[in-house]
Amino acid sequence: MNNVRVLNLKNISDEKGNLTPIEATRDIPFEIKRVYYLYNVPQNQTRGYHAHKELQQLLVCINGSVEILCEDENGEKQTYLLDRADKGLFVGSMVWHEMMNFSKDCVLVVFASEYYNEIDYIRNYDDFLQLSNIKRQGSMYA
Ligand code: T46
Repeated sequence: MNNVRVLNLKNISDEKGNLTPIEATRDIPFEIKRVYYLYNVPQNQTRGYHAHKELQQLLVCINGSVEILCEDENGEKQTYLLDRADKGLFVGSMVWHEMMNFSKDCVLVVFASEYYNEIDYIRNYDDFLQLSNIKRQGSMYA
């Protein structure tokens, strides 16, 4: 799977409970410019359905659970279950992603490498396939 990785984050656990630190460029491969979170997602609601041209993100489900379906620019697909606060999913550029099966109590925190910019979104699946194809052909002759 290109540009998608499960990251096992540190879990500092003692009698006081658990603590998971995330340090930019140390625990994740980018500087963090933005953090946002998804919560109170209605049952059966799906989200995502886009890829990013440049953005890199780390998704961490700090409460409850959610599934993330990813498709890379080679057409490889995989679904990841996020159900632990010490498990992150790195999603880099050119990965089509769809989020589904949000538990009622799900809180999904996202760390992003750039400020919000709608221009960076590829929201049309055919555009994603076309761009992936162009990139693949480009790299074949690079
Ligand atoms: C992603 C997945 C994991 C903002 O104004 N600022 C922001 O930082 C973000 C992330 C969104 N928005 C606006 C844009 C839309 O009008 O919030 C609205 C909902 O965003 P969207 O429909 O893109 O939400 P999701 O859950 O489909 O996707 C979000 C992120 O947008 C996206 O980058 O990778 O979570």
